[in-house]
Amino acid sequence: MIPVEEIREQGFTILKNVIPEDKLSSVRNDIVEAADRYGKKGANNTYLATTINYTQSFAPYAADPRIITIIESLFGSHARISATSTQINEPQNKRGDWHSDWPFCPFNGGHIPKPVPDTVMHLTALFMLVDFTQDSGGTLMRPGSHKWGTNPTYDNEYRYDDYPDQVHGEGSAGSVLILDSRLWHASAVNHTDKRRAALVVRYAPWWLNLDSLMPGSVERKIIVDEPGIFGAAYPALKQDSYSRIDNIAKPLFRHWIQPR
Ligand SMILES: O=C(O)CCC(=O)C(=O)O
Repeated sequence: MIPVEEIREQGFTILKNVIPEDKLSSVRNDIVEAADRYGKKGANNTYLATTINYTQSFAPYAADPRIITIIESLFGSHARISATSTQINEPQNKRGDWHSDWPFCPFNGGHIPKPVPDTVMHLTALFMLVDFTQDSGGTLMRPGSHKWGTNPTYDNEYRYDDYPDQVHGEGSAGSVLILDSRLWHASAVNHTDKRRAALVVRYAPWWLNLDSLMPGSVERKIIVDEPGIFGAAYPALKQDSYSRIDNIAKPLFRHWIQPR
């Protein structure tokens, strides 16, 4: 099956060698250093929102031709990047709950009500900065679950069960695991003594309203701030960060720049 069909059928695909071997360690170092310096460090993971504001060396790979083919096949023209965040799962992290990503997750402000339509509306791409294996905590997924119209978060439940159909997203460093954001997935335990580093890039069609993710927006005030609920926030790109992005990737970021 070609990658787009894999996403449609099983809810995910894995692309190999998106970040070339000779660039991998410098891209990884840039991202990990930025996360350690500017991110939030918890017992389980280190997290940095809008990583593109801190390092731009990964940008050409976020616009890899194979990824562009996928987003244009699923979303048509003018698809864009909705978020770039770094997630480093520390050794022996606590396993995460089964969820789908925004906007299919009621505990994250601004969700689509269930039953979730059978349409691909958002993609979550985990750029593997180290090898993803069962042992290192390659993302847990339930193939086909993107078509179920719901996920445990709609019932206000945090579920950590093992399921017979669950699989790990595995691949060598430089690969990218692309999920339909509706797919049930969970962070797995990193049983190794090395950090499981990933850059998470999310892709959206032009018609998906992203405003509730933007700090300070009216939609965010209405949907997240005033009710006082959790909502992932992805600050806009600074003008000088945008100017440093490789030209090939600029069209994917142009919609999310801070005003001058
Ligand atoms: O840590 C992982 O492998 C999965 C991260 C995750 O659940 C997410 O980005 O939504």
